[in-house]
Amino acid sequence: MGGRPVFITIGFSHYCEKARWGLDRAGIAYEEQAHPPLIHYRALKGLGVGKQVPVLVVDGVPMADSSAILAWADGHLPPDRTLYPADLTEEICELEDRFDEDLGPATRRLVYAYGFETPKVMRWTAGQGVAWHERALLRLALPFARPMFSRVVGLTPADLTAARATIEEVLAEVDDRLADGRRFLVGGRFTAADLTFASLLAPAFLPPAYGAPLPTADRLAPGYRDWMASVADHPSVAFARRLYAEERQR
Ligand SMILES: N[C@@H](CCC(=O)N[C@@H](CS)C(=O)NCC(=O)O)C(=O)O
Repeated sequence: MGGRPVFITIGFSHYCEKARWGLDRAGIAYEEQAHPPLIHYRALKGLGVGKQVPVLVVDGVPMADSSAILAWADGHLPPDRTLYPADLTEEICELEDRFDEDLGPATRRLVYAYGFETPKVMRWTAGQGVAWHERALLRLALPFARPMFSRVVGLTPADLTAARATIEEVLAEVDDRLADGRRFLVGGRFTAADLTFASLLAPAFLPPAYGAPLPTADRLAPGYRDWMASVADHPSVAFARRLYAEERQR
């Protein structure tokens, strides 16, 4: 028993970043084991937690889902620093669910769709922090992997149009919420709603403080850069940037 929790991830995944931010914020020491996407299935085999990361293994017991890990990490903080103040939990969790269910899958679709247009950059990004043999496997498998990613993530032209529309819708909602000048989404303090929004939107602005290495914008496909430029003027994007600059300590 004891020992540091093991944090199983796809390093660059924004859901993994959400959980990582929570762990870092709570000052929890952990050992991250990063894997390339799809190759991560092998690391989850036998754990009984399904096929998705992040997964945190604490004292041999695996815990799946970024929200569960975030809440677990948050339980280590005093009440004045919690991301889920008791009187605001309902509103926070409603927003967290909206971002988890709609924003996260939509930004991920664009990341993979454009990622396949720059396979070298995709290989670099997915290979950060992973074992050499998984990097070798990634190099072999990537040229044939798009159909499988398309099945798992949804990369048809219709999927991508829908993803852009969903992102615009969520950004407009958050713009509206921020229009009264508030500094945080709920209750005047930094909560899980803010953290979830900023991490799941991070692929749109590539924050320097992100907890895994990301490529710089100049290495991305032109379409990816155009998309980043097309959302950059939203107050909600500036807000997410600010949250990263002010709240994402490691
Ligand atoms: N609701 C889950 C979503 C996690 C998620 O979608 N993880 C992706 C990586 S970004 C994954 O593991 N995908 C593999 C698959 O679905 O087969 C959470 O919040 O943890």
